[in-house]
Amino acid sequence: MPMSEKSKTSADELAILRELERKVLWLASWTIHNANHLRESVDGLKVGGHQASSASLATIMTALYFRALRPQDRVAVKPHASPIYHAIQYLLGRQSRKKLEDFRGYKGAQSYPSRTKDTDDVDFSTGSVGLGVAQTLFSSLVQDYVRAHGWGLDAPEGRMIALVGDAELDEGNIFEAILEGWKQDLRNCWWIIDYNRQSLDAVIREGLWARYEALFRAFGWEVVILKYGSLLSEAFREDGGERLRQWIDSCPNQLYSALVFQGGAAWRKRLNDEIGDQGPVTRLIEARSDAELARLMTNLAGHDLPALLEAFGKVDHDKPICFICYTIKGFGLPFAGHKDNHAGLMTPAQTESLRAAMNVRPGHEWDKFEGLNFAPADLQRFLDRVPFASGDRRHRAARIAAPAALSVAIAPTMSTQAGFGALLNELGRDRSEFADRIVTTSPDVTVSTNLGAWVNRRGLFARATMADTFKSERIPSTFNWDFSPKGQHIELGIAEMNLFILLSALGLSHAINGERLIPIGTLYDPFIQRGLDALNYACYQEARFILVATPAGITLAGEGGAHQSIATPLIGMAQDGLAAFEPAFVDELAAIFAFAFDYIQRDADGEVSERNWLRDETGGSVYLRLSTRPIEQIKRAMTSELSQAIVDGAYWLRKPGPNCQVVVAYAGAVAPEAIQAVGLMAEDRRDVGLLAVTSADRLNAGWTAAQRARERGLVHARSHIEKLLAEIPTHCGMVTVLDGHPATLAWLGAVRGHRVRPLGVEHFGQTGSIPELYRHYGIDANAVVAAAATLTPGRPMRHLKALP
Ligand SMILES: Cc1ncc(C[n+]2csc(CCOP(=O)(O)OP(=O)(O)O)c2C)c(N)n1
Ligand SMILES: [Mg+2]
Repeated sequence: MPMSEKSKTSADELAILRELERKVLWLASWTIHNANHLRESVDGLKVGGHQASSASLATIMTALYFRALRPQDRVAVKPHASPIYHAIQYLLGRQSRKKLEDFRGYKGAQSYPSRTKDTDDVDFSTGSVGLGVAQTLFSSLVQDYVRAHGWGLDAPEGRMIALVGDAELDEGNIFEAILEGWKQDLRNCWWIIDYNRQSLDAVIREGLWARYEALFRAFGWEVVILKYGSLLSEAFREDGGERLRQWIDSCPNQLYSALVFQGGAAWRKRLNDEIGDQGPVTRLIEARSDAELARLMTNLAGHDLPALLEAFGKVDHDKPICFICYTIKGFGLPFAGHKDNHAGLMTPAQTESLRAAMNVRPGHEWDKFEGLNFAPADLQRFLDRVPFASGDRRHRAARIAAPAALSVAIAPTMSTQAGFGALLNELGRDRSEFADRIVTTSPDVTVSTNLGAWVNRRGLFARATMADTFKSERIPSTFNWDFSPKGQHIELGIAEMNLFILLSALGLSHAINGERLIPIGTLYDPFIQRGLDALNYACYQEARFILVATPAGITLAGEGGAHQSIATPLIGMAQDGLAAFEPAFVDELAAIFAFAFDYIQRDADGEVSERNWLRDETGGSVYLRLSTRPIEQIKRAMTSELSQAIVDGAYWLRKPGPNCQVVVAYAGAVAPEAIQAVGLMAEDRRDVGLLAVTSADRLNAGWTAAQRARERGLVHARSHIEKLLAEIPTHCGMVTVLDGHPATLAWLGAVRGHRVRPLGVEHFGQTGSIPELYRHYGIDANAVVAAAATLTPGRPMRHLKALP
């Protein structure tokens, strides 16, 4: 094609893109206006529409989605740009008008882009600022991991792109990610900062861009600053232009924002006051009308399509890039630049004037091509050829068969953490495809969470090989720390946020890369709380992984204070998308792992199982709360009934007789105390039962689901716990005990109306031995007996000692 023809095509394209940019801004504004209008008429409630925050990104997203992006690229969109995202998808034919009309309403387009709740191909769920940004970085590392292992090489490499609010960079997890990205040799990652110099409350500090620039460069990123658009750049070349540039370069953010809001006359007055008597620049100002002056002075690169297209188009390397794009919050809308505009909504009159400016006739607000200066057929032809929208971007990957039973040598006395190490060690030996797809990761607690043996077998992952110097120097060490592209363990720095975001990225590999991974992450249980929001978002976007948290609770003994987790069993119960287990014995652990390996790969629609009333077919992630406390193991054969009961959440370790007076229900590391207490009570209470709870979470979820099913008329619905407790007489008392918050098991009494005394830990721990601490917090055998004595009248308990 001759050059002139090619550039002509580009000019046409640019003209169309300019029209689409206007249309995107209109549709997003109308979506928000419409949603708020509905809300007001329904319940008088005004909801924040984030019109200003959306408008800020309208040009950048137009340039990306209609031109620069390719189908293999993945994007985390700043939460408040959701209306722009949905408008773009609507134009591309991937979002329905109904969903836009129901924006923020029941089953409508989501307020913040959601992978799971939206239907228009959102790549990453955002909303809690900072998390989506970091997720792109880790997704890029996962892409490298997958390709380094020889998978998915026939597909092109994608770029992982985040659209970042400037105030979003206040979130510390972003910096933790940048540091980790540097260590892991990050590639193919673009962060585009919407530098509108406004947050929710305020105008941001002067000169922040310079700190960002220095910071990103320090970690090996290329930094591209897109400050002035083509109008301003041309004006700077005029006589007096240099003076204008000096003025605007030194204009404080607050003043700039205020002038943007005030408009042309205010610009003229201010410029005349400050530089109006300086020769050529006066003529430059005077040559423009108020409207032209306002257009000129707000012509920042983040709203200049040619500047953006050029910048995105000329990237020809895979180094991470940070684009700092100057923008105006609310650009093109009446409250542009106003510091209070974050949740600002246009008044009906303002919407009317925007409608007029956009040439949209009443009743034609949703028409895709209404008011545009191109024939609809031309526009449609353009949209049909948008590279990003060609083809299915969400992949599927087949399930990988997990070994039916996991072999692990169980020592007579063993902790669940040791069992975990032994189990992975066995898997490390296994030359199956399944074992090859396992990827482990840990935030600097690989060795202390017992992953060492696995890592010795499978090695650490890095794109470049790096030998363990201790090994080459022949210095004896238990651990082999060799890095290679084939390694299966990703060693992270200590930041737990990074662990969860990496798990989220690994756990979406089947959908993003079309290659399934089996991710297992380890950390100390108390530090779940450090990364909780990232864990929440990982679950929200249906990432699939196994989280092994060890050690846990006051059983940590010597580690006092807040190192001993209290709330995590409740987190395990309450976290949607995460099945929580707390086994006591290693054979239970093996049964749970066998289940988990399959469960994390399920994705069928939520059929309920009539056995336990859980929606097991939808699958989910798994959390195991483990312990370092060695416990005498039970010698028994693992039957299919027993392993099923373990997975369903509980089984009778000692089945109560028909005249049962007391049931002790325990979870986790306190098993020996519960067993001992039952022995101590046996002489004084009849038919004492001992219930081993392996998953309070699944037991509870099955119970509530069965109740709901009965309320809907399925009268035969019975959950696992209801069946287990069916034969227990109602006068029987129940003592529950665990090393965690007592509320975890306290609900068991409500299942069939048994009185309950829940034992557990409610206060920050202190150092001491396990027996000392169990006595102190009242979760030892004596405390169980004392609780049972009070709960169930009868003979005094002979073995009961006075409580401390
Ligand atoms: C973790 C978290 N904290 C607080 C909020 C509430 N919030 C939403 S947007 C916002 C300010 C965002 O400013 P910026 O990133 O600059 O985006 P802009 O609105 O300027 O486009 C805040 C505080 C949130 N969504 N997530
Ligand atoms: Mg901002």
